[in-house]
Amino acid sequence: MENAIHSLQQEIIDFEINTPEDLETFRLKYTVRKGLIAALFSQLKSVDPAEKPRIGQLLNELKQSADARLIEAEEKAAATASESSQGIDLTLPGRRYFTGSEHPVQKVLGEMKKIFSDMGFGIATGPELELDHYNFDMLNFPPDHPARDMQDTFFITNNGNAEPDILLRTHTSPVQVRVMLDQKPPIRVICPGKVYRNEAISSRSYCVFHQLEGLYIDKNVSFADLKATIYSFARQMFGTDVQLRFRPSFFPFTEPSAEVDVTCYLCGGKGCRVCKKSGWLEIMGCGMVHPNVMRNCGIDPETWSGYAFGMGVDRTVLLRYKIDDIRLLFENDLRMLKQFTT
Ligand code: 2NL
Repeated sequence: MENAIHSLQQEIIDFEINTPEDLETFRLKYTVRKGLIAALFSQLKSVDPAEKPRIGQLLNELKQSADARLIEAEEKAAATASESSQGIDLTLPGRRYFTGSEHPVQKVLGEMKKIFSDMGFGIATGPELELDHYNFDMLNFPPDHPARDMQDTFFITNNGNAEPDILLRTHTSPVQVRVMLDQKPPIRVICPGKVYRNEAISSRSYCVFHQLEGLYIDKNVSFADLKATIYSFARQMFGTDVQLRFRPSFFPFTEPSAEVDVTCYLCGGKGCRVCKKSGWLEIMGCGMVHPNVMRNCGIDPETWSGYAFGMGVDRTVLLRYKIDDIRLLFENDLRMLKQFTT
């Protein structure tokens, strides 16, 4: 009996508890009611009565040491479990956040908006789905103007004059029409946004692009005011040493009208592939708001006068960032967008 107790004592000391499975094996083998220690206790009644107190004492010590090992192992297991479930390893490098980046078109538009808002222009926006009436009629387009053709404009409805027609705006001018209908002069706004044209798609033209138009209406606004504003804008946008050239042109909504060129800011005006050896880049169209447009919008052209201008944004983006295909601006390909993270 005494030998059995000693060998079981040694077994319990040597038993390695490393995993939750070891722990369970230990518990079932030694400490439960049908375990080996309990079995020895049941043999106590057949022990010589003189030896009973001593053997009983040995058995109690055996039981206590087994229970102590069990509790110690359980506590250790609980501690490692909570450590690994939190999964905190303070030596790991921090996680990098995936932040987006500003689209190059929005970067350039942002610069343009800043320049004009510094000059006192407010910013107006409007719907991309627009009434035919605001996109064309109000802007003095004659009924047979080619821009009204299905070939050039995305019509959403075509009721043949029975009901008002809806289209994808072909310029941001209808936003200015809405501003004129809503507000009394003086008016000084720019209208940035997407516009749509049904054109053959290529590396140089796409069915959607960005425009920024401006409108200033007040008393005694002159073409000289227009020129001064455009000069100031062009120098801030393209460099202090650019020169400008105003060429006579025609738009239904302005009279007189002009197109504006800057000296090519890539070759400094010497002539290169981009400016097609001319030394000049066209940047915008402009003119004095046509009296018919003013009247259509409830503004008396005898009291008020105004200028307006409109420019494409995307071409400047392509030149600025040396992008050779306009379609890249609209595909949202991350390989392209990631190059604009700051
Ligand atoms: C261009 C030419 C232009 C305007 C836009 C405008 C708007 C109203 C009245 C009069 Cl409401 N004019 N806008 C005027 C002249 C030129 O844009 O080449 N854009 C890319």
